[in-house]
Amino acid sequence: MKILHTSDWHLGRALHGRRRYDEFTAFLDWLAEHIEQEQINLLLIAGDIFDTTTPSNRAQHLYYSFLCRIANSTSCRQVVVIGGNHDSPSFLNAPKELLGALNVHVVGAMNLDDELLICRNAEGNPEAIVCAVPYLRDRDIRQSEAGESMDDKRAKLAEGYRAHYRQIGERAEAARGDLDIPILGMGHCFTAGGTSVADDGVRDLNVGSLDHIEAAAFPACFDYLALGHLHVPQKVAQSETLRYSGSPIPMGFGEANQQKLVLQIDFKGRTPHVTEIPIPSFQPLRRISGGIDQILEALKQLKLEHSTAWLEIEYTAEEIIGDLRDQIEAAIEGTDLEIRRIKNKRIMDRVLQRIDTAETLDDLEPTDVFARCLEAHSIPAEQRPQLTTAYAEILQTLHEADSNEE
Ligand SMILES: [Mn+2]
Repeated sequence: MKILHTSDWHLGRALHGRRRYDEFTAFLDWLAEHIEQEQINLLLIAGDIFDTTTPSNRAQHLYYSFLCRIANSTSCRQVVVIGGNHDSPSFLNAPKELLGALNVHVVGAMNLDDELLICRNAEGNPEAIVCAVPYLRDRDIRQSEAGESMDDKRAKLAEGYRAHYRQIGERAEAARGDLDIPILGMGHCFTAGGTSVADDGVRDLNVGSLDHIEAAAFPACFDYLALGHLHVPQKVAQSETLRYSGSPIPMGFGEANQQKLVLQIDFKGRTPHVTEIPIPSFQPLRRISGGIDQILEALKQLKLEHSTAWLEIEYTAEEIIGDLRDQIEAAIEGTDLEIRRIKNKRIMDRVLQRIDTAETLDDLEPTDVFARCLEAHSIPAEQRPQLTTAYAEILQTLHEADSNEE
């Protein structure tokens, strides 16, 4: 049996205002072709299908037309989709019955009955069991009580995760009985020790390890665990079979040089063999950093290579250059290079000292703004970690409320 694991498509996401539908289209075409060529039987999509809870019509069109194409595939008998923290559970679930008719199983929100799925082969015999656990929201798994400390909350949340995975694992084992078929887990969460890079689009909601899940929380009966949420492909606790596939396209310039991939798992009985399948780069991203001479030299080089890259340029020198943007724009005139963002570190530093107001809120992350508030109000250093954690928790609550409008 051949399985493909992917996640974090973030359909509809833009990069500093630039729409990326061409890349999403190219990726989905490539994926559909790979599924056909390799005769994949089961496709697992581990959350964050869409970038927002109210995806554009165009993003929806990409999703549904891809699913239709796979439903017509000769090999792929089943697709399983779980909700991520960016997805609206109710939006994903709305076409559940319709998609079910195309053998697309959707689990937008926590529901034990829905999460257990038995996949069948062409003869109708069970060939795998999937535990499709979506992103678990705090209130799904934790009873809050007045006067709890952050540590209490964390402990309860972790226990909630463990308990849920234990339950679904027990159900899967009962369903497997004596059959020699694999149990596949799914999840969308941040596991302890995981790696994310700055500007990779993983929302910074996990300050204070609010929902870092220990690898031991996942049941031992999982023959493979397909995770989503982290955008850098990685193994959990060095395990070959506990994996993040990562996002298929770089979500920000922080990921510009990362090889993106999907994971292919070939099962012989219950023994998996995992292969990393590299995804071609559909739109090069380049980050250039330095003084004006270095920047212009790098641009000249890209011009010679006929590069079509999108650029993030960071000016780091001391000297203030008033026409920085003009110089850069002149340097790329007549090329297919595109500037997505120019960061002027010199000006940023001055803003930090509240001298200049050229910066807009758009240049800042919510956590940066909060850090500056702490600074501006001269909050003592020892109080800052606790306030920052509380602030992160409020942000998370807001994002969850955001993704839960019914
Ligand atoms: Mn994501």
